[in-house]
Amino acid sequence: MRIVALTGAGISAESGLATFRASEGLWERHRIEDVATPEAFARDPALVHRFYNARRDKAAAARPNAAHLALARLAESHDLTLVTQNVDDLHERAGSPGVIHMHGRLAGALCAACGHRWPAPARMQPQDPCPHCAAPATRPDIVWFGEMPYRLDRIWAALEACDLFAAIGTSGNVHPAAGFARHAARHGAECVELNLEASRNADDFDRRILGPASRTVPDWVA
Ligand code: BV8
Repeated sequence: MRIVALTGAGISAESGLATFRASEGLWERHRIEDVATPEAFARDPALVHRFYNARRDKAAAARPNAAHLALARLAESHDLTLVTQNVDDLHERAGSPGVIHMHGRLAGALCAACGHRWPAPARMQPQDPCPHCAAPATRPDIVWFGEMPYRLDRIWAALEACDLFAAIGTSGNVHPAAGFARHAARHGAECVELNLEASRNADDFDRRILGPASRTVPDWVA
């Protein structure tokens, strides 16, 4: 049985990390869509670094919950491709191998000038020089709105080959991730969503398991 699991902010909610919807998409009075964009970074890099420094702090203080641990166990007995929209490292810290971070990682830094990547320091500031080209153009290695998500070829191929697609803790608002269930179904997969409530793309799923991920995911994996 080949499984693709897509996780969203909801799987980390019980680890204390805010989802986008719960905060009504607001941060320091800014809509997240207005902070998580290349234009926002060009306009006010200090604000955007402050946003990601705060989230890096919170992610470092958080711990994987039973849902993250259950998915790590699932990978031990199944052909599982784990794709996450989340930028925290809770899947890795739960023991999941080969996590695909389609929207990047808080733990990564990227040079906007030369494309060099390196482990992000706990706090990033504007003008931090790139360790490779020394340009003061370092940014979080995060996929912002309007930017191309990472590893899409790998993800489309996994969706086309899987028998089961599970979306866990995602509202189905953000594309192209919101189209993954339909793509998997078109290639014969069964689709299930695990969420507190029906997602925006609920009609794309054959089944829905409602409840907090820390309970529903271990039950589903068992
Ligand atoms: C792209 C990094 C071109 C930043 C993120 C109009 C129509 C369609 C698309 C668009 C459009 N206008 C613009 C677009 C494109 C845009 C988009 O989709 N915009 C939306 C807002 C309409 N997308 C892009 O720009 C993407 N790039 O399109 O490039 C392209 C197109 C096709 C193919 C190739 C290229 C790039 C998007 C990436 C943006 N970056 N993250 C950061 O994190 O700071 S997205 C960010 O928001 C997150 O990563 C996450 O993906 C998203 C929030 O979604 P969720 O994870 O679902 O979180 P949310 O809070 O919404 O929901 C939480 C869910 O959990 C809820 O359902 C809740 O019920 C549930 N829950 C809560 N607690 C629990 C729980 N479930 C279980 N247990 C619990 N305890």
